[in-house]
Amino acid sequence: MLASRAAAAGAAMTTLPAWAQQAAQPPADPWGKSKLVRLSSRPPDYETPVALLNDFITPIDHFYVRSHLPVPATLDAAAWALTVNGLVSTPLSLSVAALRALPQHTVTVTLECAGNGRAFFDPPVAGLQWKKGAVGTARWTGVRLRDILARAGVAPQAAFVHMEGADRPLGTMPAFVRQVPMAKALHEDTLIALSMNGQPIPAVHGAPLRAIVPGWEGAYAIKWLTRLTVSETPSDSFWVATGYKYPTRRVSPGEAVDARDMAPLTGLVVKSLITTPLEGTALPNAPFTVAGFAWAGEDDIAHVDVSLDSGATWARASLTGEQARYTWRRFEFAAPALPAGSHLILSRATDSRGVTQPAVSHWNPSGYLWNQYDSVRVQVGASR
Ligand SMILES: Nc1nc2c(c(=O)[nH]1)N[C@H]1C(S)=C(S)[C@@H](COP(=O)(O)O)O[C@H]1N2
Ligand SMILES: [Mo]
Repeated sequence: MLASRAAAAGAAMTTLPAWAQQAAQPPADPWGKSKLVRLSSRPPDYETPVALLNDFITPIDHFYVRSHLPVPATLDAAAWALTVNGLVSTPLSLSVAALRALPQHTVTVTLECAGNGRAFFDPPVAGLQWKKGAVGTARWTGVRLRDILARAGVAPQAAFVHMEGADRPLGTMPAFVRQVPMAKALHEDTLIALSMNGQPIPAVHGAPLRAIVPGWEGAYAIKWLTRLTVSETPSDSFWVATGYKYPTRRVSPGEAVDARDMAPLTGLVVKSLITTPLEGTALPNAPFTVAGFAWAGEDDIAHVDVSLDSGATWARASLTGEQARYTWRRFEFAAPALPAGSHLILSRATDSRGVTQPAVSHWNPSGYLWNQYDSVRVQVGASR
């Protein structure tokens, strides 16, 4: 039924003249993301293939894109205003120029969508079916949120900062609002960023300004930031009141969970990603390197173990390269030649609190925080 309907639609398409088919298509690559896997074009959602995640700093053209709503039609930095209101003594309207004139700070952050890995949950959950590539690391430069709040003068009873993007609702979807509790808002590393990897933030990544809430799941990093509202009470926005929640108790796969048993997501959890060898690689029967990245939100990576035999035995990888507070850490393991045949290689990270990735990720209704051992299957050829 579905297949025949698709075939009928395909047949109808081919009867259109070429110019009309072109006009009906959105531009192929409006955001410079042609190397990524497109999950949706409006709103734009792009996943990074693991093969393009080999650098400590992810180049912008390799950086994943996650948007619930289309990119705002007008993103004029010269006309932009960041409104700061709510429980403040001096409400503010800050231009991009005014923000650039304030002291600038740079924080290097691994940003990961809470839904990264959703495609691997069993039973499946609704939502974009991200595999491994809704993650990347960038250097973000901008103004400390606490410097802006100090200028506005925050009332003592303030408990949250609600943050709103300029992207406007699609159909019945509400505007994108998230909130940070005051302690995280006042943390010296929480930024209103104006640049990404040393250049003005590109349109699809939130131009001209976005929030950066280091170590927390990606949805806190509000793009096209237009309003900060200081409040004593939590936001009643859908994205705060209902979205981005995770069970406070272990639930069984497929179980419906009562809203009272759900709490807001905050920090990312310990996780690792093997970037070499790639899934399905044919390896010669010779020594090779297993490498990748491991991260743990606000926590550091203590160690990463690698298994070459489907998890029967493990060996410690070395941690190399740049080390920064909120970023992934490179791991490398010198593997001996493996016998001819198929092999499942695993990686398993442990964070500075002693928490290790689970062998099987905890199922939850929205499919968040998938973080089980990473695995790649390789094929070793017979030596000649
Ligand atoms: N205004 C706005 N900000 C947003 C979103 C959005 O839909 N609208 N998506 C969020 C989500 S879910 C993630 S994971 C990150 C992704 O940032 P990126 O597209 O720069 O990778 O942006 C966050 N900020
Ligand atoms: Mo996300």
